[in-house]
Amino acid sequence: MTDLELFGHPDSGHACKVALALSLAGLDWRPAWVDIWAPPDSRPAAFLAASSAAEVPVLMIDGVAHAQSGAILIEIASRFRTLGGESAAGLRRGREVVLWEANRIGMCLPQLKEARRLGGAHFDPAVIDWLEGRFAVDRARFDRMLNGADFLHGAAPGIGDCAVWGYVQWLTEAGVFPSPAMAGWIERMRALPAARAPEAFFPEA
Ligand SMILES: N[C@@H](CCC(=O)N[C@@H](CS)C(=O)NCC(=O)O)C(=O)O
Repeated sequence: MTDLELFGHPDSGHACKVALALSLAGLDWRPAWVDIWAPPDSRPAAFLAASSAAEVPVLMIDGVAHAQSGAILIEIASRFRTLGGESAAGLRRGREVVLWEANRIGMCLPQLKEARRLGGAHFDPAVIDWLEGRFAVDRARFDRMLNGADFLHGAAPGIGDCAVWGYVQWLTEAGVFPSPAMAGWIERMRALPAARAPEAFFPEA
């Protein structure tokens, strides 16, 4: 059996994307909690050896480090033929949504969440306006991509849904609102038996 260990933290939507994918796929994996708020060089040596950027997530697959959440999702789908990876069309859809997420909605939401975190980074109001404007465009694009289906991959969730879930799970914390279609998708994602709160995915060691 493949050995799967995921370095992550509950405040990292990037790590949550991967945790959700592993759980939805029914794979046997274990979390390794890393304090992302601590100075990078104080993080566990095994993690620093695996992650040149000292960033989570890192998924160890049989001892080999895999970094960048989107790349990890594509690896999971392709290697285990799951969450879209069962077919060429499903994998194509997964790649499209994963890359869209990384460029668009996964760019503005983490910044908006950080801007509103107590003690978080200070952002110029003009930057917040720009990020909120981007989110409005991304939300409309999300609705078009969902196109009335239950999930971004159709009747069942795939790696694209996992990618978008990473930060859309925290719309309230980011101070923005979902469209009705996005709100319905959020409810369906939360109701998935494999879905967990971030702290349940990454319990503190
Ligand atoms: N593009 C990366 C982003 C990873 C990232 O920004 N990780 C953050 C947490 S969300 C982190 O580890 N921050 C700690 C640090 O940079 O010291 C991905 O998709 O995996």
